[in-house]
Amino acid sequence: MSYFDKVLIANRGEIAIRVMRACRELGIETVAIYSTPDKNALHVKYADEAFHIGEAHPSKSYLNADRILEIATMCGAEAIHPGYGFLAENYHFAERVEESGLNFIGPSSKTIHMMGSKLDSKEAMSAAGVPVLPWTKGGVTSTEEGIAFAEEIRYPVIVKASAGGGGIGMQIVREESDISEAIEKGMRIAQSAFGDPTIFIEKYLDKPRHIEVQVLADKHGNAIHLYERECSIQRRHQKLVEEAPCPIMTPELRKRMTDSALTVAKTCNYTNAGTVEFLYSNGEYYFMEMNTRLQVEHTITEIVTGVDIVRQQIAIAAGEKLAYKQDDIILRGHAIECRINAEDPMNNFTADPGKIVRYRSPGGPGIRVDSGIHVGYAIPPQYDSMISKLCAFGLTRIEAIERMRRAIYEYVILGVKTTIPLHHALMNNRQFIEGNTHTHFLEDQHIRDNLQRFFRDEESRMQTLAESLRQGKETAAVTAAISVYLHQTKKNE
Ligand code: MV4
Repeated sequence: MSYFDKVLIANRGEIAIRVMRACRELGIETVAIYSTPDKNALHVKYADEAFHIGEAHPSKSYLNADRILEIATMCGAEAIHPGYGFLAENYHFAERVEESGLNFIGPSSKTIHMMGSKLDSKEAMSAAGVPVLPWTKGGVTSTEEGIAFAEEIRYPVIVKASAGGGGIGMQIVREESDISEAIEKGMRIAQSAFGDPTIFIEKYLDKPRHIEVQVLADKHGNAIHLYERECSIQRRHQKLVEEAPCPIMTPELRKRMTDSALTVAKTCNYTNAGTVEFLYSNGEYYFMEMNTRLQVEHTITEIVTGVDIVRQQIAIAAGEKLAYKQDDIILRGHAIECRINAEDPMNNFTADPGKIVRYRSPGGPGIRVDSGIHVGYAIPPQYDSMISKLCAFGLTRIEAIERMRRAIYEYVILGVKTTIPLHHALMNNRQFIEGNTHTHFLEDQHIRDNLQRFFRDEESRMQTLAESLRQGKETAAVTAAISVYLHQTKKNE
C-alpha cells in the first residue's frame, strides 16, 4: 500500500532516519535535506534523494522554510514530515505547506496555533472538564492583579509565558515580596523570546511527576490513546530517561487520565499523533499542554503497544481511517528509553561535539537503538546533542532495567563524551529502581551524592581496564567499560 509516492523529511539525525524507515516499509520514496556540516550524515545516505539547503545555522538550513518548500515542490514530494523540533510546531510553516497543496504530516496549522497558546488551550480544556491547576484566566495584565491572585490561591505560585513551553520564562515565586519583580521579568522574557508578552500565574506544585498520554486521531473524527509515559527524569527541561507505562499508574488513574487526554484531542479537533502532557502530584493530575508533534520518546510507546506511530501518522495524513479501535490497543510489558547525548555528565552536561572514532551498538533480546551516527561522522556543535536513543523492553519493569544495564555494557561510543555513564549509574540507583522519581530527581542532593559515589566506585575498575587497553589486551569488557567510563575515551584513541 502506498499512501504517498514521495515524502520530504524536514529534519536530521535519528528522527529523520526513523521517519524514512517507515516510508521505506510503505514503499514511499524519501527526500532528505541537509546543512553543510551534515553532508556526511546518516540521514543523507539513507534517503533516496538528498538536497543541500544551506549553511550550519538552523535559520539557513533546517528552519529555512522557503528553501524547504522550494525543494519539496521541485522534486515532486507530496508530503512533508517535520520530525520534532525545528519546524514541527511552527503553525506558519504548517500553513504554508497546506497552502502550497502539499500534505503536512501532523495536525492542522489551526490546531498547532491554538495549542501553541498555553493560556488559550488551558481555558478551552478547563471548559471541557479537564482538570487544570488554578490560574489567572485571561492572563495577567497588571502587577496588582497578579498579587491579588497569588494572595487568593496562596504561595508558591509559578509565572509562565503563554507562548512558552519547555520552561522558558517560568519563575517560581514563594512569597509576596518577589511577585511583582517576577511578573515584570516574565513579561520581558516572554516578549523577547516569543514576541508575545502574555503571561499567566498558576498554583505551583513541588516535585510533581510528568506523565503524558500518546494519542492518535484521524480526519474522520476517530481518536484513540496509546497509554501513558512517565518522563520525570529530566534536566533543565531536557528529558533523559522515559518509560512506558508509568510505574505508579493504577487502573482508576489511567482511566481518568486517558479519558482527559481524549477530551483534549477532541476539543482542539486534533488529527495525527500528539501528546497530552500532565503534571501529577498526590493522586491528582492536571493538564499542562499538548505537544502537537511526534515526540522523541514515541519509541517506548511503540514497544509496549506494538503500534508503529510514524506509519499511523503517514496513513492519517493521507486521509485513512485509524487502523485500530481502542480495544485493539493492548499494553504489554515495560519499556525504558535512555537518551544518549554527546555531553559530559561529570562536567555540568557540557556539550562535547566531535568525531566518532569507534562505534558499536548493542543488540540482543529486547533492545532497540535509534541513532543517527556512524564512525567517522563529526557531530556538529550547532544542533541538539542527542545522538542516539537506547530502548529496552522487558515483560516486567525489572527485566527492562536488567536489559538496559546489559545494553549499556555493550554500547561502545568513543571520540565524544556521552551520557552513558549517567544512565549506568541511574539504572543502578535504588530510588530509580523503586520507580520513585519526580521532575526534580536529578537536582536532589541525595541522588547527586549517590551518582557521584557510583562514578567514583567505578573509577578504579575503569583504570585497570584502561591499562589493559593500552597494553593491547582488548576484550568486550574492556571497550564497553571504557565507553561507560568516558573520561578515558579521548586519551585512548
Ligand atoms: C509546572 C510545575 C509545577 N507547578 N507548573 C515545566 C515545563 C512545562 N511543560 C511545565 N513545567 C512545569 N510546570 C506548575 N504549576 C513544574 C514544571 C516543571 C517540570 C514539568 C515537567 C517536566 C519537568 C519539569 C521540570 C521542572 C519544572
